[in-house]
Amino acid sequence: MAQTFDLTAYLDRYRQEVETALDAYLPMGYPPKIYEAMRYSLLAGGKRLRPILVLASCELCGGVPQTAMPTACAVEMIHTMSLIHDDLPAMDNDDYRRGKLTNHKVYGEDIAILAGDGLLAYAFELIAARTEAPPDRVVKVIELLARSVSAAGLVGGQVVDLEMEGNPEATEAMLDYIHQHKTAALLEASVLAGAIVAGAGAEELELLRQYSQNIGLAFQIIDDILDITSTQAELGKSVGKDEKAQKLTYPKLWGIEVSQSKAQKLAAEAQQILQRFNDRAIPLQALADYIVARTN
Ligand code: GRG
Repeated sequence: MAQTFDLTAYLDRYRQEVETALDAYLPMGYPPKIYEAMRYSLLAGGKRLRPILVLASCELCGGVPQTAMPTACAVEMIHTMSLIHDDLPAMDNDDYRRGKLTNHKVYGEDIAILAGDGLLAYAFELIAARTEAPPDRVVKVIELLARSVSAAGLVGGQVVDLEMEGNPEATEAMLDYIHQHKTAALLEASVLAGAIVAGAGAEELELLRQYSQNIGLAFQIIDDILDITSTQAELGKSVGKDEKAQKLTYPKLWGIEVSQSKAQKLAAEAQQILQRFNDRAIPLQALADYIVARTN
């Protein structure tokens, strides 16, 4: 099976399903301005990596992926709201995201803040209202996701990131903290949430946690590299931002080549961790390679 697995087809199929579900779960409503702003960023493309991780992990643990679709879409809503808020003038102050003008550039800061808030709240409503799984699993997923975006997760990571801008005293430990919380926490929550919807046991969850921590860090290392080596046309957002904001990054610490090989090593370890699942692990193992090889 390893040779016959077609990751591109797998990603295309799940991406298409996620796009359709996102559009259906968040139709226009009243007041139209806020629904338009929420849909503008949510349906603006993006790799859809987090929802695909939810679905792949649910599948790995023997669940029906469709059961995890509300969770998959909720994770994408949370991710999108974090991008909207991250782009605001008070944060990273960016004009482009996913190849389009940022939310606040189109709708104004007031509506962009509210669009993020609306997406965050609706994400949890969606999981609670639409997940056809035993209630104890649904509660666990909500708890896990809420924690991943809280001050113990994304919010905390963003605060330390803001504090570290232009700070010559920044250390590797601070950098690790930021990325574990800002980036890896939601990737980990995505993988674990899919497994929980499928009814995974403690041992499976622990292996998936280790896998996620590796791919989370690998994802961020590649993100830092792409900020240096890629173009706005390829990434759909401004490049060279870390240098401009005088941020400590992995390539700054280790150089681009060492950073690249560390990311590859992390992905290889992630694949190794899942070996116990045999062929069922192939999609998540292929996704680890994709995270390191990605060009956007
Ligand atoms: C979550 C309540 C709450 C508030 C948000 C602004 C903020 C607090 C956190 C910032 C989080 C952030 C923007 C992290 C960066 C993560 C990252 C590497 C994003 C890029 O992800 P991709 O490459 O993007 O998957 P696409 O567009 O492909 O989805």
